[in-house]
Amino acid sequence: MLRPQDTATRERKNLNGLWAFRLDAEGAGRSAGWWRDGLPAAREMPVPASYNDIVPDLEVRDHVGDAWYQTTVRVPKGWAEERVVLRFDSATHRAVVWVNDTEVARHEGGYTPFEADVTAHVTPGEQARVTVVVNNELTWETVPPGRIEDTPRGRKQKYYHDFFNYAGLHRSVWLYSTPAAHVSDITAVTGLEGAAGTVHYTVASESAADQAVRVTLRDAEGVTVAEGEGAEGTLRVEDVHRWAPGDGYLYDLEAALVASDGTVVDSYHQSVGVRTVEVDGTRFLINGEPFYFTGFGKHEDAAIRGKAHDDALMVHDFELMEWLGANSFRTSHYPYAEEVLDYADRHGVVVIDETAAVGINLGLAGGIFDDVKRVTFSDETMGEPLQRTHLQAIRELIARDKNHPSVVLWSIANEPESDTPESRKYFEPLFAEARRLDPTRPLGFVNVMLAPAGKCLVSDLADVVMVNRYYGWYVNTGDLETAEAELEKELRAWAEGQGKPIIMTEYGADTVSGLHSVVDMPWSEEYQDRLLAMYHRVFDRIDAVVGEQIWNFADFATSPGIFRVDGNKKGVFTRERRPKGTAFTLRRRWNKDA
Ligand code: BDP
Repeated sequence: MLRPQDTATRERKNLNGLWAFRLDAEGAGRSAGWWRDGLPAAREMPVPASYNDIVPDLEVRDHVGDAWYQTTVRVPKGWAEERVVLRFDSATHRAVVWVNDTEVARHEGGYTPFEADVTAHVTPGEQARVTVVVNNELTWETVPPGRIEDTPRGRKQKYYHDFFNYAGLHRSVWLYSTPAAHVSDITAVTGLEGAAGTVHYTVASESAADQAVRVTLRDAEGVTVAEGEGAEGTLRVEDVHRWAPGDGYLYDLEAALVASDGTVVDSYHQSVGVRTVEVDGTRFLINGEPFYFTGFGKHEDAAIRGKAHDDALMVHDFELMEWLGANSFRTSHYPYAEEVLDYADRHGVVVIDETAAVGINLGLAGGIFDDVKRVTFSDETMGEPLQRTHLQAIRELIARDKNHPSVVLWSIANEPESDTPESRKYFEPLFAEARRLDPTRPLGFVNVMLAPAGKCLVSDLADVVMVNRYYGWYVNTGDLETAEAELEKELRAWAEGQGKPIIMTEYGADTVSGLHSVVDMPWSEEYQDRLLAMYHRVFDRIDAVVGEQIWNFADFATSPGIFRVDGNKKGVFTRERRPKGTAFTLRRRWNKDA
């Protein structure tokens, strides 16, 4: 799915700002038709933002159900001959959209974009009313899953993942124009042949028979290095400048739709990083060279704005990661804003790209986040309806992110149940579909501690073993010596059993900034530091370990509970991005110049 762009033939209008907003726990707006008029009794709400922490009221923070947003936009009068599209970069977790009185879009899933051709519903030069109802309910059929309980205080949302269920319009909203005939999708797959690079392109378009596709590949200086004709083909670049970790070199692939008289009808610019990714035995290769992941599992999370995308926060986080010498991160536990992947592309940061399938595990999470023990995969809990939503989430992730050179590995779920025959049955079709959609990238999922080497029945479907382990924290608490022995034993079992590269996608310890101890005391800054150092010693002893991503980059908000103190504190930075002591140790490990 192409991002909106300003080009010679296209224009964008950003709809961010203050929108009229109103919660609707009873669902009254859908029957009363609130889209037909101004929202009754509305307050103002920023877009993008999670609405939860904007208002100092638990009713807002813990709201379950519909939330209405409304704004008006004047459609540029210069768009008279154009196709007009309304695009939401995300709406968490689902939305219905109206333009004036007409429903134009519905979308399920809180972290991927959707759009509607609204040409027939707007008049260039005039105002249009845009109304969106965003719903945040999580059920057995949603990704991520959850369950709603009736309590004396009203409906309460339960969920099985460890981050706060922020909701609202978290990313930009756009009105944009394209010509009626237009480029609708581009897929670029790159290869290397010695010093040369190849770019296989496929351009989809909605166009007339006498219009043809023409592609031009330019280097970073704007010099044309290859050209092609037709909707599909392979371009060759001699002496290619490769995209590589730390070197985010991008070419510009312009796809133009050209009429028989030579007029350019539509033009779209797709960034392309020429690189290869493959798994060879226990090695993870980028451009044929072994790559070792250093970095973090992150969250889109900050005070006040919740999960909203924010350029200042994004650039700051990337600068902090660079200061540490981190070369990668995982988009735990959902697809991040496209701005983040674009930045990673430009700066040579390596990304493990994850769906929002987190908490598919009632063995683990059921005991922590719920009071009732249930079976994970069953007709009453997580069954075929969830699997269908999950498949769609995989499709939308790959459709959105397939052209990012920074994305080197797909993660289709975090810590699902994976040690039962039911889990294997659930995951087989998901792996098959992801492979069909993208045969070019390695594929995996993140394994949970409850399904260790020898017990996991899903890992053999993956190209890479990704594991989250908490030796020294949830088990062997405060005992780093036993933790070290157990960690090493398990990693060796993975290495021997699977013969695949292993990435430790989570390890860490909750740490209260400012709490100090001379002995191994969980929650202290020194314990975090010593626990991480212990993991690093073990990783350095096992060749098959090709990556270390600490949990977490920064402290983050969770649902309230007796095992969280104002959120999860496993950050190497606080939520305000101040370093804990271990940041300086990491900087010495990862940033060889520091
Ligand atoms: C893992 C989850 C992650 C949690 C982390 C923790 O993948 O989302 O935040 O543990 O407990 O189970 O800190």
